Amino acid sequence: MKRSVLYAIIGLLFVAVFAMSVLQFAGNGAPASAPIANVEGLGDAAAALVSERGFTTENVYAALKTYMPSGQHDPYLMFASGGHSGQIHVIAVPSMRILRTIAVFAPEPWQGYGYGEVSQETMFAAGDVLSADVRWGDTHHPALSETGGMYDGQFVFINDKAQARVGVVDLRDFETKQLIKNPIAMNDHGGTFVTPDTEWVIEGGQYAAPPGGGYAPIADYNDEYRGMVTFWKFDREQGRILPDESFALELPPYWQDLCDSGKLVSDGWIFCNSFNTERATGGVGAVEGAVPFESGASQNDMDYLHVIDLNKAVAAAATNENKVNGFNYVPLETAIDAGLLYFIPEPKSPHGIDITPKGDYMVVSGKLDPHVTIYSFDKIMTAIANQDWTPDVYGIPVLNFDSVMEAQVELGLGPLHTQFDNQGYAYTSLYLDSAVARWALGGDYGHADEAWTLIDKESIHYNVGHIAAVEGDTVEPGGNFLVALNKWSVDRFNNVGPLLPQNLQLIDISGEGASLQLLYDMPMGIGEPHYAQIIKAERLNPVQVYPEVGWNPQKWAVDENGTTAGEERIERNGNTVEIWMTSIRSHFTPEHVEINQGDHVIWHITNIEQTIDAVHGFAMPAYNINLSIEPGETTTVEFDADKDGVFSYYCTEFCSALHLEMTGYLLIKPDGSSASTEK
Ligand code: K7E
Ligand code: CUA
Repeated sequence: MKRSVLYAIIGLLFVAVFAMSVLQFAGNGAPASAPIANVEGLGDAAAALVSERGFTTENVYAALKTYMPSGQHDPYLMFASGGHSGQIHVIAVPSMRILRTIAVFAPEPWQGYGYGEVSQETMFAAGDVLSADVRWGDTHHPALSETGGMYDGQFVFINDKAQARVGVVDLRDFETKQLIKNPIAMNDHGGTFVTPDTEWVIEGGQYAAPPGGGYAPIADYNDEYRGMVTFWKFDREQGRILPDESFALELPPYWQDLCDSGKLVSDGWIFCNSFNTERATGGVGAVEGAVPFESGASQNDMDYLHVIDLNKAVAAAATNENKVNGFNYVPLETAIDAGLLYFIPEPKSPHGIDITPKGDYMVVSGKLDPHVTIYSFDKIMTAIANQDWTPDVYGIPVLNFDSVMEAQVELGLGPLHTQFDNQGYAYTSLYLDSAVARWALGGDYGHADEAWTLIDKESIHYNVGHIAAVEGDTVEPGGNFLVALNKWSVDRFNNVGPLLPQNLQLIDISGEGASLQLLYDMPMGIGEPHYAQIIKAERLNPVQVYPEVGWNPQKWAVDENGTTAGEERIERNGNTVEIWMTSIRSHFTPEHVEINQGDHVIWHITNIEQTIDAVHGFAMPAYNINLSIEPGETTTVEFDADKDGVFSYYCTEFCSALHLEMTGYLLIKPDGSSASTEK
């Protein structure tokens, strides 16, 4: 490109940005700094910078497209799984700034999550796994709640693959409100996904095992091991999953993988793919004399897409008497008799299943097949009506592949996951190619001339897993941006030792045709994101200060132990000492708490602030207590004072100029002496 043209483009871009910033300042009332009088001068200075750093036109465009001046907010928020960090990360798009982590399955000190708060301990207990006191999770698939197939900004759900658990996060305060353990399975993968009105949160299984836990020899795999899919009933009013109204379906011991919910025309149907329909049981070479999983589970040309009639499943569950661990577990025979479960052959160890925005096509990618395979929902319904099937070994009808397949598009090596935009394009990640493919949908998506063809391919760095487009799995995708969640970063960043960050790459998908452009690299050194969803920020409306002083975020109501200024007190009842404390810049009241070794302590703290961002922490050495108390919140910790000594408690948030003075003493007198707790 000619220099003069480059300068002209830079000049124009800066004029545009300058004009936008002037408008912004005008909107805010007062300019943050003096406006630049000479825009052309700015162009020269920028041009000098551009040539000094050797930027291409594309680099400049990318910088301008992603840069957010201080105080400007991004239009989109991405909720990314945190992999085996067990958390969710909230990232602003397109600036790719991390706004916060939402602690879900693992303790997180900044949020004081998992360090003594009674409501959180109760939540961990409810999600407990075989009394193992598990304090981590492997989060894969966040699912934003939907209304009418669109994200509504109210909740986000996420699974823990390692332990088959589901977490429920309330987006009024971005806090986890429920952890729930699957009573049937030890691990999961095909979750979480929601139905278009979030009546059901779907959790599909992964590695088959004896249902409900317990032992069965691997030799009995075909008879004793089972897969599953669980339908968790969600109560929007309460903001909780209702286990008593939920159920699971028994499935053959194929390894169910990802699921997606039908929408619009396919509303009421659920799709889960699977691999290892070979039912390989592993065992490595000379040692165990068998075929290892990676080849054993890859022998068949076809695995099975599970097609589930949700309404029939709900009806079957309503009359089902079979329970496992007290949980409604619909047997396979019941499912077959009720005609609620069908299989569709899908090529070669599939991974992703994604439903098109209108709900009319099901897109599957076989990891070992260079195509995406597209099925027509209409054709699936016709095949079911015509009984166009043959039963598999468990008696489940397998629909005729040729009758239901709509198209196959050759994209490249290792296709995994697919997303959609507002231009009738689909995007598929290519793990082995390290690329994202854009291809044109057929049917009613406005690409009659190029239906089901590859349009563009953008290289990424490296080994992309999931991709997330703006509202890319709703009935009305937003387009504009797509993020590739790459597993390997190799050479992209400074060397920080042998454990490298993952790499999230932002791609501009706003243009037509072969116009994909990589904009930005964001290293993620806090856990491997698998899936992510991107929502328009305007759909979210969280509180910044809890509605009333003394608020209990779990109950979303005023806590009975909420305390206002002047009500602080310490009461003793036998060996139990109860404290009602307040915090406000820059002191705790009371500042002295004297008790006896062996006392049981119940400590309520209310942050009586009503100012945005006026958070106080509460840290106590040796007792593993670390709280974050947001403005208006009341929190409770409970512990046995088994160690004597003098323990300074202090505020961990630098909340004011006198923050260091925000402290107090817990004095625990040794056994045998008596303390005065009346002050
Ligand atoms: Cu990593 Cu969805 Cu669990 Cu694919 S999954 S990458
Ligand atoms: Cu409160 Cu520092």
